[in-house]
Amino acid sequence: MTKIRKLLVANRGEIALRVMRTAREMGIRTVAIYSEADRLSPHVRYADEAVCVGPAPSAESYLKADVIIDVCRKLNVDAIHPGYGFLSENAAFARLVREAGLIFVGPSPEAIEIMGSKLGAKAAVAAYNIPMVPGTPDAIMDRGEAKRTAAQIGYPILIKASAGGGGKGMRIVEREEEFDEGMDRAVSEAISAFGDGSVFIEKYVTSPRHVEIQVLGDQHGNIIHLFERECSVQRRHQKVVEEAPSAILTPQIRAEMGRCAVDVARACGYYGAGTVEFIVDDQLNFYFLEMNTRLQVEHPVTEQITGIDLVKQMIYIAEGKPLEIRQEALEIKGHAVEVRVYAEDPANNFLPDVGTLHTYVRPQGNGVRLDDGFEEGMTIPIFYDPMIAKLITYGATREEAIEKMIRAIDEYQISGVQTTLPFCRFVMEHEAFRSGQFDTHFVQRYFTPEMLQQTGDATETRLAAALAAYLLETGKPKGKAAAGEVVTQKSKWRERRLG
Ligand code: MV4
Repeated sequence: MTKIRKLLVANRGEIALRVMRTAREMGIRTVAIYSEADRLSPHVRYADEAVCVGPAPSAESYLKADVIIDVCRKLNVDAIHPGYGFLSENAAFARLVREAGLIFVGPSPEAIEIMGSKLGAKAAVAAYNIPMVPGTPDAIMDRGEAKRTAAQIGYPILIKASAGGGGKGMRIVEREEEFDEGMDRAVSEAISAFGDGSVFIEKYVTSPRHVEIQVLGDQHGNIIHLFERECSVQRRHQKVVEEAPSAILTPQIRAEMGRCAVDVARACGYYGAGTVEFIVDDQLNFYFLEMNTRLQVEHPVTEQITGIDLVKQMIYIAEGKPLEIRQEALEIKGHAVEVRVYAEDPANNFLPDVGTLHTYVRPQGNGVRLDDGFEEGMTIPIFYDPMIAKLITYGATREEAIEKMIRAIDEYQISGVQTTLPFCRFVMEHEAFRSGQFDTHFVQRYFTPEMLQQTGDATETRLAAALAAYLLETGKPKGKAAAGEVVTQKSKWRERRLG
């Protein structure tokens, strides 16, 4: 047991703040690192100490492992929390941290390594009874043999890069005639993207849902799961909406998936917070795909329905404490939905629209959680992911959480950049989302930019939004309305559908 007294957060934006808030609650001093582009960021001001680690590009700042470890030595830091992205799933970094005598708030380098390879993950779980999509268990060495396997499992098949993840390095092959071309492309893509041309094949599940299970393991071999998150609403492998629990799982399937996820974690001696990713077909069969060895962007929905602070648990685990939460004591309470608010223009193919947040008014109230890393007047840098915030709502039921989300989206005032908020509202209102009958093709199947009913050109829309925000903030009813006069506010997007 090593008490962490000072924690460096090797990240930026909302997740750096999220981690530091919990650290502060635990009486742990915090150190921020930042790039020259993030000098004025809230995460820098929030920390007890902050150190600039380099210029704006990530490779020259947030990814500088040696510089970050040097900062730890100079400031007497005990532990590093990597957040997500950047160095969070870098086994070599986790190893360097350990060798420097520091605590990595996350899994062992060995677990990161095993799960960083999809084939490594499959091999590791082979000793357990984990359902997997039919396919080849090893990297393809012999094309003739692979073709015979493909014919056996039946087309369409999917060629996947072992080193890939999050949809990178995947290729659908519809019939045997396309096999060779698919292989060639998949291999060369894998080599250029990951420096590793290992690929394998799987039966292509055509309309899956993406359901993942949150796990927590301690350094004494105890592992629990904290139920699922449904992440099927995504666009080009970028998640847009996440929720917990999933609208389709039965208690029985949930328990089975949970057991499998715990076994996957056990298979690699996992400790820390991790996520086991499954796809679920239309018959509710589930298949293990991969494991993410980090705290995920969408972790707040799990925190809302379980009441557990995942970062706090990660820190206890890193200190060597045994888990105090029993699986039997865990239950799902209520329903949580998260939408990711990006500085992207949904009316223009989701092109990043970085710029200055001229207006930035946050939604508030019962059941609303906003994890963000920006303030009014700040400029969103072009160097990093353009996510502005995660908006999370929590209610007793799924319907209540969705209603709250629509209300919160309508309260959220952002001008200066286009955001995905109108698109998120579109999802919340959609019948397929409402009914829970959707899969990973939701966006492709149902969304066209015209549905946002944005009239006029972008400038006009932007001006209108800025004006609306200005009026809300300044003049408006007070003083202008005579006694007894009724003042009505127009909905920002469009009238609510009734009933
Ligand atoms: C699949 C699949 C269908 N069949 N594997 C995409 C991300 C990566 N983690 C795995 N992915 C998929 N693997 C088989 N055998 C469909 C997907 C997939 C997907 C999975 C989860 C969430 C969104 C997705 C979007 C497209 C495809």
